[in-house]
Amino acid sequence: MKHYNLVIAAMLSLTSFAAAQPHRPNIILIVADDLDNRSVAYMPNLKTLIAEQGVTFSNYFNNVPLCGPSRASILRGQFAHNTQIQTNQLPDGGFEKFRDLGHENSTVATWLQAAGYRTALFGKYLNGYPANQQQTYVPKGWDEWYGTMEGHFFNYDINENGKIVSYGNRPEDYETDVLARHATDFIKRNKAVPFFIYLAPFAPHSPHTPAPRHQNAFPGITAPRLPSFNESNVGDKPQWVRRLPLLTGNDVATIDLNYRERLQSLLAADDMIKSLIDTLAAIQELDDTYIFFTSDNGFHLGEHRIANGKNTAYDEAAHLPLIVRGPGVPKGKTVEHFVQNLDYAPTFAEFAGVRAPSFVDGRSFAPLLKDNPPPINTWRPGALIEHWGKETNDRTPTLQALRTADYLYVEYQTGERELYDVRNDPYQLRSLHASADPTLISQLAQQLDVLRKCAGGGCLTTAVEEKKQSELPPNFELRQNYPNPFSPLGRGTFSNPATTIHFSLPVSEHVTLKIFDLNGQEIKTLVQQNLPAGEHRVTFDAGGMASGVYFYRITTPTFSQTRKAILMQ
Ligand SMILES: [Ca+2]
Ligand SMILES: [Ca+2]
Repeated sequence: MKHYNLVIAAMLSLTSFAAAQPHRPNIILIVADDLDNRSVAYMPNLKTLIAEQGVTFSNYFNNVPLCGPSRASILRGQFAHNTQIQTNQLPDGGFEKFRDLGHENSTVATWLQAAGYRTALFGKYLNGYPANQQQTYVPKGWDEWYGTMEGHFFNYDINENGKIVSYGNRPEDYETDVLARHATDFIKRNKAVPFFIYLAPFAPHSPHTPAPRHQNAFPGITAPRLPSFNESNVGDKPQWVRRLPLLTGNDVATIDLNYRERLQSLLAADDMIKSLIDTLAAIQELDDTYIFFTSDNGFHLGEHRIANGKNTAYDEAAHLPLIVRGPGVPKGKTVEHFVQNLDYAPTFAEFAGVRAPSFVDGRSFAPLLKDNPPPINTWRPGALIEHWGKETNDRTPTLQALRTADYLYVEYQTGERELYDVRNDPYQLRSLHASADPTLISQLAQQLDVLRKCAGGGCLTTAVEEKKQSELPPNFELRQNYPNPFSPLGRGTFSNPATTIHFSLPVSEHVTLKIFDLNGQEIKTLVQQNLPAGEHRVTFDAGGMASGVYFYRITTPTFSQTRKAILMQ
């Protein structure tokens, strides 16, 4: 049967040149600015034209809840501890540092451009652009460039492919509408080739000026009074929160005004979504285009007494919208797998049929955009959140945090800790760090420690590595069709000395189970014998093995499978 399929494939390639190249869809990534997760509920086109036509990710977290670092991670597919873009300004971040480190030589734009995509950026690039560079500077990788230079909704300049164009204060100069016109124009001109659009409007960032047509929208609306709004007891929290006074009546009035204007300013972005969809439909490209809608960071509006801002590990700043439609994406579905902003670049590389560079820390989530995604316990076990408290106006100390489906665990440079049981305390009101089981804290701390130092393949802390054959040493083999040989594995993390591997055999077979290091060097043989069908549990002493990434390979006469996991010592 297999042989027969090969013959057919060979015949097809002779009769159709198109079959020789994998089909490559268009990709549009929309990155709103400072958009919190809850406000997307006020975008009707986003709901009907993207969410109801596609997938909503309920566990999407950015790595650094701040504009510049977040955008750098999107472009490079790396955590901020590897891009070294930690803040918005020199010396710790910003456009100039990104450029000076040579990061622009290899971004998702350069990879896709080299693969034959037409690439275009509209709107905000990186904080500080163009700095001391010529105003007409266009980074590598972009066929068309409409980079905005200031954060304004009226009276601003755009570098339009090397020409500075000034926009005034007429209604038609409204920034989001201008970007929408340029983007739809680009789409109409590029039907013949696959394209990649990075579309980054400034809304709903401060000063969140609405388009004139929306300035009366949402009359009387007020910011949500969540249980964490103006949190009354912050005795569980670190000193930087304890220092925040309770919000005054004036503070709350300002929050409500800001909230209304933010929602108003989003309506033009919502109109932009409709114009993109209409344009794609008119040229018959809608069914061949992935549209990703997200934000660079979230925003506090009074939660935990923070009247406005980001830069925290709390869900208001780190938990973001991610909504996707496109070819083969199931309609109206919610996906709970954890995804982070460093995962876009490898995903888009997969769509384009190119291999992401080895420096990439992220993981393609293309498998999550299909009808039968991999089991959730085989995916990224949680999100790494990082923040560098280096900018002068920053109240939040440097922190690293691990956010899983069960916990938010935060470590501050001050030595302070936070731990929230997010299933029972979704508003993060009662930090349990002082009373929790020390074993739990130790496990979370160990996982966090691996993630904050990880790079490249070492960041893939899941037990199952489907589709990662390219990363394995040459003598390794992955197969996907064997039923659950290694069950949970503690979500990909082992702890010494009670290191246990579970697997099940559908039939009695001779089994070899070995551990290898990252370079493919054999460390131990755990099993080499005939085993009956059924569940098996192998416990071994990991003493003498250093913390880090290992491969476990199980081999029988009929199959072989390799999985990656992290050992914590
Ligand atoms: Ca932002
Ligand atoms: Ca509290």
